Amino acid sequence: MSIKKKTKILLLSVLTEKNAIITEELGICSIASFLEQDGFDVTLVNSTRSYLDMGKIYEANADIIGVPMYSTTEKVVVEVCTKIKKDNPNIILVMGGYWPTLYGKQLMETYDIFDYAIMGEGELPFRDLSNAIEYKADASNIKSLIYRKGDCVIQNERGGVVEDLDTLPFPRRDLLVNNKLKYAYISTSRGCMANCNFCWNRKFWNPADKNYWRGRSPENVIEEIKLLVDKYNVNRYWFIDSSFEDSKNGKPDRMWAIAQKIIDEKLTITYETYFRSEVYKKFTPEKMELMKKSGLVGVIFGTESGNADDLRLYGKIATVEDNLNTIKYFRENDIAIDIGFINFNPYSTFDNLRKNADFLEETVFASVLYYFVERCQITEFSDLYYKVKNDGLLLPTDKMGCYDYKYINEDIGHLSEYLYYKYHGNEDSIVYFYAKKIGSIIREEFKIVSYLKRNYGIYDDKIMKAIKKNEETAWELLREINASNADCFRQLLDMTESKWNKNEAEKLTEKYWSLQNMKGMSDKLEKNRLSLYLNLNKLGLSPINYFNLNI
Ligand code: B12
Ligand code: SF4
Repeated sequence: MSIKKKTKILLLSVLTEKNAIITEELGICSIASFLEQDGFDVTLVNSTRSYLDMGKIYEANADIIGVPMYSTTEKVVVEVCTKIKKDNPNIILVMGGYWPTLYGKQLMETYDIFDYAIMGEGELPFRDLSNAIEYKADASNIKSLIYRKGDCVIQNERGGVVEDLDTLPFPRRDLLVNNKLKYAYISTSRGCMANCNFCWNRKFWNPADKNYWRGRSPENVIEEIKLLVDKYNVNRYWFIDSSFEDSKNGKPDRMWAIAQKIIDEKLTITYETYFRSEVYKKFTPEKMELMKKSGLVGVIFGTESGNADDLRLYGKIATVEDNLNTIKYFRENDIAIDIGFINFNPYSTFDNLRKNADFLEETVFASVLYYFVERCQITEFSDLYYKVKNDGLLLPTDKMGCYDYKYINEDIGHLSEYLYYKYHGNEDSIVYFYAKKIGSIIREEFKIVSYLKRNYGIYDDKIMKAIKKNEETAWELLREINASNADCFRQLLDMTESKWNKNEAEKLTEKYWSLQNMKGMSDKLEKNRLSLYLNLNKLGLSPINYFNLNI
């Protein structure tokens, strides 16, 4: 630990109510530990806007406040920071994270309450800035910094990143400890080895290097998990890496080693993670056993599409066949699967949208309305952004971010916008609320089912029978709504292809995607979910057992 410094720092995360999942933000937790190691006194506050305790912020008596900002949190962050600056004009406000990395200069020009913005990885530039403030030194040479000079905003060039992630101290866990959370995020790598055209991840960490991926050693990851298990009794994890299987040489050896060490250290944990769809090709039956034994219960795949043209457009490595195979393979192995899916994009055709519907129906993801509604959000400066721009499809806007574009086929554009704004864009859509509840069976419930089978079912026939019965009923119900949702979407496509008619679209969606239908199905699934817990309880397996294990 270096010498104690006078400058006090507060790292503050403000979530919108819509994102009111109380989770840690590893980014600022990591910066907090890093600054602390350098001798700074650091306070962390995470909150949603309405629960934010301004008293806590002022109590910290901070000289510098650092805030992460996302596209969705710009408004609330600005609102809170405006109040802070008004009450304490001397506090130095620094924004960082995804949104300021993309638009830091514009944000500084728009909101004069901010003194600095930091682009990309935060540890090194935030430390250098804090030291410049501590020692009243010139900050203008700090790489990745955006600062003010008179009336101008100056954007420095991007700087380097922490090459060896093992050298970073483990992130602070204030929220985990204070809220007694039993669910922790772990970041085992930064960057991504793929180059999806709509994504900006690789440029985020270092715009100069296409595949700037760095991974922590398995030993270092296990040390952190052990600490969390031993000290805070946390058994449930989310490895939030872009793709857990990544490595510099393309082989998932690091991932196998992490799994092996979890087993060797007898860490009885479960975890979920992100994979790319082609990953199944790297699995063997032995490796699948290894991953299951180490606690893998859930995976989100960046599937994105069910047709070859769109997969090519998005620059995905996986083919449609890979997407189908991977879902089948992991489900056969009792690992709960969720997918990322982009149904519409500016180049969508009727043929490809029908293929998407077939894909969703085949994989039973058509049971979840939001997969049909989802449309491509194009990050500015991504490869797809330049293509859409060059093709003259971008609509002029003074908003930051890039969501507004024309569709090659105007009628498809009407359908896409209609669905998006009726459901996704409308925060109050109660139909969408129930659609999400149906989605949570696929997203959450099957993870519990898979865990229960592996940990209790295999030792007790009656328990296994009860779990399987519940699972079969859930799939049966999902298949029912799966077929009807796919049917609705195909009819919407047929109608749009003959002539777009909003009234017809309204009639169809009100018939199939009515509140009554969605709520009815959601209630049936909920009843089934609860009946499993009751039945298991009758068999002597109380929810306390498995919920204590934090599934
Ligand atoms: C876990 C996660 C969540 C969690 C926790 C939030 C969080 N940010 O930790 C939850 C579920 C709450 C969440 C929600 C959302 N998320 Co999210 N999430 C992630 C995920 C998978 C991991 C984040 C992480 O921990 N990374 C590891 C840490 C070490 O990196 P980091 O967070 O980027 O932090 C570093 C830098 O960004 C920077 N930094 C971050 N904050 C600050 C602050 C200051 C002052 C400074 C100087 C630097 C700095 O320094 C950090 C350390 O180097 C990322 C994808 C990814 N793999 O990174 C998406 C990601 C961050 N999420 C994203 C989005 C869009 C969202 C949502 C807006 C989704 C939605 N539509 O509702 C919400 C909004 C979040 C909010 N704050 O309200 C996008 C952000 C893109 C954007 N344009 O803003 C990402 C990149 C995914 C993607 N590729 O689209 N998310
Ligand atoms: S795999 Fe995910 S993080 Fe990596 S480039 Fe593709 S979308 Fe981005």
